[in-house]
Amino acid sequence: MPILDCAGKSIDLDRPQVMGILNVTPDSFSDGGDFFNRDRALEHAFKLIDEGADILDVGGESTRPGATAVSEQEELDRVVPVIQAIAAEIPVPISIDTNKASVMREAVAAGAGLINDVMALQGDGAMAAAQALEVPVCLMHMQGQPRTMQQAPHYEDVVAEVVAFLQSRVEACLSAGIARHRLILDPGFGFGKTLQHNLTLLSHLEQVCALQLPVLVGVSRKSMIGGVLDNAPVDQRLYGGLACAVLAVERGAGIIRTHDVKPTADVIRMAQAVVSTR
Ligand code: 7PM
Repeated sequence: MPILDCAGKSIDLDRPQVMGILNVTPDSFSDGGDFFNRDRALEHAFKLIDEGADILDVGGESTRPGATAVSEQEELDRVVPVIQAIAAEIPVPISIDTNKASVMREAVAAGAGLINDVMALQGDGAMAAAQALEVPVCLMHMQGQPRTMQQAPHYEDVVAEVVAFLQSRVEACLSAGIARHRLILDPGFGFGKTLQHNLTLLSHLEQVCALQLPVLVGVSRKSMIGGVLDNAPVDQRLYGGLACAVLAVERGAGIIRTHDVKPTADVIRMAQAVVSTR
């Protein structure tokens, strides 16, 4: 699975790719007044690309654990102007982190080239939207819903259940007319999982990779790192996240989603140099 076509831009899956998180909170690109600042958005995008990002993930925060749902209009207002501002100016694909069909359509129309859906296209109209848009889709596993999923996560066998879910979503996508070569899989670290579940999933990530589709891993700054490192706060989770990124690449992950692009790009290049020598 070498080159993934993302609406004209490409992802080279022959080496692990870095997906940089472009922060799109309501005021991240405003200039203090309520004006959307195109230059600030571009500046941030180019910084991430200079640091080594191969993909930029843009999300309106509708799917964050514990978050209350963001309205469709709110999500569109946050995400579409940013994509419009940067898409034609940057060489790398933009992924749209959403579970809403309307946001998928507007984002791709604005220049996004990949759909990142934590609900794995189970939302209203999402499957049909993704099929019609003909861009790659990342299918993520989640147990429960964002607002409540961390209350009492439970599995008999977390690895087997995550793999079975992803397999069933792949089948659903194929039945709906989405080409297999457009699919990416993600075990969904932190989404309805205890610390032990997350560690077990990462240690057995090769079982997800065995589905023979590119695997995306997002552990950057997550609570599983704090859980291991004496409750380290979010700003003290970099090295823990880098350890996870290396372990993920060794087990076959193809894309690492991160806030910390430069250090992540370095460690996965180093890890890949060793892995590819085997
Ligand atoms: C609070 C907790 C805020 C967690 C934000 C998050 C993933 C994702 C997110 C992932 C894919 C974050 C997460 N995580 N999409 N979106 N995989 N595909 O760290 O693991 O940004 S939200």
